[in-house]
Parts: sequence; C-alpha cells; structure tokens
Amino acid sequence: MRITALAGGIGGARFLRGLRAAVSPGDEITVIGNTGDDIHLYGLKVCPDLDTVMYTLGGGIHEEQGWGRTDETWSIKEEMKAYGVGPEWFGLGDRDFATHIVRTQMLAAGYPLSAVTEALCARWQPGVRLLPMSDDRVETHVRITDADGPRVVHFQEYWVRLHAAVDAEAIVPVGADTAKPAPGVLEALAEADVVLLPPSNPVVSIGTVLAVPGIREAVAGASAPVIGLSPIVGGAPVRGMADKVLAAVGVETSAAAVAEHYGSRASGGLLDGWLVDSSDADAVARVEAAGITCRAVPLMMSSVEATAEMARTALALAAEVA
Ligand code: GDP
Ligand code: FO1
Ligand code: CA
Repeated sequence: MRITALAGGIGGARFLRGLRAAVSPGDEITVIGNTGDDIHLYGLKVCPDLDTVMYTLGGGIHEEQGWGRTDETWSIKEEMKAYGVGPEWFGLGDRDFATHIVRTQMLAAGYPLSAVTEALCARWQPGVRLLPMSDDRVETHVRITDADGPRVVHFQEYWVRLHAAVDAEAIVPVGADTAKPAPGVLEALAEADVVLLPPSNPVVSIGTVLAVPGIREAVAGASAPVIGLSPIVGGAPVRGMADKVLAAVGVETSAAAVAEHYGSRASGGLLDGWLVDSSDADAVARVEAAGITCRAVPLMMSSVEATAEMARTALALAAEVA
C-alpha cells in the first residue's frame, strides 16, 4: 500500500511514528512536509518541520520538547551571545547546528532542498520518504498589531518570541503563490492508495502545504480516499497556537469547524473521512452533514501504540469510504 501524508512538525511527526508502526512491511509512506516555518539564521537555512519529522522518525528528537535534538548542548548559542549576535530567542543547539550547516552547504553547492533532505535522511533512516512541499523558498509571516503598531513578523517570531500572545490578523505564506511542488510531490498524491492529513496545524502546517499551487488540486483530485485527523480536541489545540491562526482565517477552534474548513470532496473540498476525539462525539453529526464520513475515537498521541491505533482507524476509515 502507498500512503501519502501531508505534515507539519510535532503533531505530524508523532502521528507518522504511529503510522509507521501500524503499517505492514512493504507499505510505502511518503511525507510532504511543510517548509513555510523555515527561517534563515546566521546565514544558515533552518527547516524546523522537516527536521522535526526527520529527528522524530530517526530517533534523534528531544522527546519532551518535541523539537530539536536529544542530548543537546548549547556552546555555539553561548558563544554567539558573547559576541552579542542574536536572535537570542531562537534556540539552536550544537547538534542541530550541524544539520543546518550541512543543509546550507549543499544548497550553496546547488542541490535543491529535496535532494538535501534526502541526503540528511540517509543518515536518519526515518523509514518514510520525506519530501519538502517545494524546493522554492516559502516563509510564513503573521500580521499582528502590538505596542510597535501594525506589522508583519516571521512565523517563528510570532510563536517562539511573542508566544502567540497577540492575535494573528492574517497569515501570509510568502512565496507560496509562485512556488512549485517539489519533485515527486504530485506523483505521490496521484499514485497513493490513501492520502492522510495528520493532526497537524490546519493553517500554518497543512494550509501552507496546500498553498503551493497544484498541491490542493492534487489532494482534491486524488483517486485515493483522503482521511484527516483533528488536531483540535475539546475545543482547543492539544499544544501550539492553532486557535490563534484559525481565528486569523475566520475558522472557529473546534474539530467540526476544521473539517468544514477542509471541506468535503463531494463539494470541491479535500476530505472523505474525518476522525475526531471521543470527547468530541457531538461533532460527528455536524461533520457528516457537511458530507464527510466521521468517527469519534481516542485521538491523544500519548504513546506510539495509542498513535498506531489512531493510524489503523484512519486506514480502516479509508477502506470504508473507498
Ligand atoms: P508543529 O509544526 O510543531 O506545530 O506541528 P504540527 O503542525 O504537525 O501539529 C500541531 C498540531 O498538533 C497542534 O494543533 C496540536 O493541537 C496537534 N496535536 C499535538 N498533539 C496532539 C495529540 O496528541 N492529539 C491530537 N489530536 N492532536 C495533537
Ligand atoms: N520552538 C520553541 O518554542 N523555541 C525555540 O527556541 C525553538 C527552536 C527551534 C530550533 C530548531 C527547530 O527545528 C525547531 C525549533 N523550535 C523552537 C520549534 C519550532 O519553532 C516550532 O515548533 C515549529 O516551527 C512550530 O510549528
Ligand atoms: Ca510547524
């Protein structure tokens, strides 16, 4: 079976680890990763969501934190601080720095991001084929108004420096409109037996991937069933700032509203099936009224086995709606 999943960072990576545990040997998982969170720092290209997927599936992730490397040290950060060179608010550890140095060196030598990602994955052996959504530069920016007045900040500054404490007024995936899907992305969607939308952020992770021209159309037009899992449980994100960025696009923070936002394939949207958490069972009727087959099951990724069970349920729902 060929499974193609779109993914952001922590939520996507944890789901993929469960999915990998749930599938049979011989099944192929292709991941189309969000690169809108990417940021250039100290002359280096940092790809937080690709790295989170790669480290999580490769066994190198800092488990509790959900991002960055396990057993990390911070000498470079301390040295940069001693030079008075920031940004101090973004934590790049020594081990993580090596990834960004290798990536930047390969990009400077002319390799596209997709080839660089493949080379990095040769070390980490994530057990999935990890494709960036695009080889072209895309950066998500957030419009806010704070004490400095109305302005636009990089998504990482909004989340990591400002802790999403002020409202997001608009989300702008800068560069997405002219970006092309990376090699293999459209094929992976066209040739999939199942397409999955993990419980990743619907706006700044999945939404950014879908903003690359051709990708939304390829999901909507896939011959395979498309099944999504809600990142919203009990009317709130399990972690992160999905409530803030959903509000910016006029979507209420609920499992049903996110399903309606993606829309049913029958009405030009993306979803055939949608899983909500057991605690959101009252959302099922509303989602089904939108033309999307919906089930309420436990959706907390508390362990790899619990997550594998979520993945099995998603695959069973795909078989049911196919
Ligand atoms: P990010 O790039 O690190 O923000 O990660 P993603 O975009 O891939 O996923 C973020 C989303 O994962 C958030 O909106 C969370 O609500 C969701 N999430 C995190 N843990 C869980 C969980 O255990 N269950 C569910 N259903 N969603 C989760
Ligand atoms: N998240 C933080 O909250 N603080 C950090 O200092 C931070 C650094 C960082 C470095 C590399 C990396 O791959 C991820 C990092 N993250 C950090 C996570 C990242 O900002 C977010 O989780 C995602 O981009 C949100 O989608
Ligand atoms: Ca992200």
